[in-house]
Amino acid sequence: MDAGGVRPAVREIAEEIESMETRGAAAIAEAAATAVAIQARESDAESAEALRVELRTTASRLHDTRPTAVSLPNALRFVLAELAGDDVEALREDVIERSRTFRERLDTAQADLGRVGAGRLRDGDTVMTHCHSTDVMACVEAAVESGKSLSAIVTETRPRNQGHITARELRALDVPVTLVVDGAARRYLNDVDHVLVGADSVAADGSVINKIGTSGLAVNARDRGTPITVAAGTIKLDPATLYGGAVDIEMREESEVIDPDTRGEIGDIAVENPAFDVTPPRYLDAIVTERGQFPPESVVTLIRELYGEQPAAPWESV
Ligand code: RI2
Repeated sequence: MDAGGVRPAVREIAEEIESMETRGAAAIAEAAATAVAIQARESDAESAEALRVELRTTASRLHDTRPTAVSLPNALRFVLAELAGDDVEALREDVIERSRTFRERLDTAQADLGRVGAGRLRDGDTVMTHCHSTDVMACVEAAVESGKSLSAIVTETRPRNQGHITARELRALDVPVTLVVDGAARRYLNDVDHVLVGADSVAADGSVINKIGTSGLAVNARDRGTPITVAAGTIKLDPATLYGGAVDIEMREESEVIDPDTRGEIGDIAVENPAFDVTPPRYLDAIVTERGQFPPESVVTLIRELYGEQPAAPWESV
């Protein structure tokens, strides 16, 4: 066990998020909520205060794994919203119950969002996707289930090739797929009716933070007059941006871009590997959530409604 009493199963979940074995903003949030419940269930803490300290240490470990997807801090905020009281058993049960509620809502939200997003797609559309997003897949799945026939052009998504996951899941829905390298996206926009991407965070001004390459794709889609929709459940809304917070863009290992031997052969070069970029709202047509679709600039009203107060930080020690 860790010094802070963090259970091995929790450490394993944190490592899986870090290594991207568990990836995608919704899956990360679900895993974090599960981890906190495991900690509450397995904890040996004998007082509510000791359990509170452990839960904050657990939250801190999870929070440090990946910095950009706001679904992770939002999950921790929900599950650890109320850590009050002197009864250790009541506190334990409360955290477990809130984790369960969070995960159930996540599932329902994605299904609701899918139906909204499906409404934006027409029978016969060719859709372009970037990376792999379960929110995007929910929209495609709902459209296919409602009888619409779709085909897809899927970017491979360097450097980790999440496009392959999207391609596999689209084929399981019987959607014809063409896989292209990221650099070919503009060329293939001629054949595309709709660009559909996910989000890791949505800022109060309507900017969307998503997989690196999204902003260039959005500028190209706007240039070609191709509609671009962002599928993002409300756990992707970043309340800190209401109060001047900026979204931290994750920089990942250089070895994901180039292997060390090849790099050594080339000589002295700098390598940068940002995992995400920021697309300004003017390049986006709509953000689809489980609460309906929003013009990107209007999303601030939804953030205020859902997360109006100064956001809590249950991963910080008090
Ligand atoms: P869902 C992914 O990031 C992609 O950027 C994707 O658009 C986003 O998470 C949202 O995924 P990464 O974890 O929540 O692959 O829609 O770096 O599944």
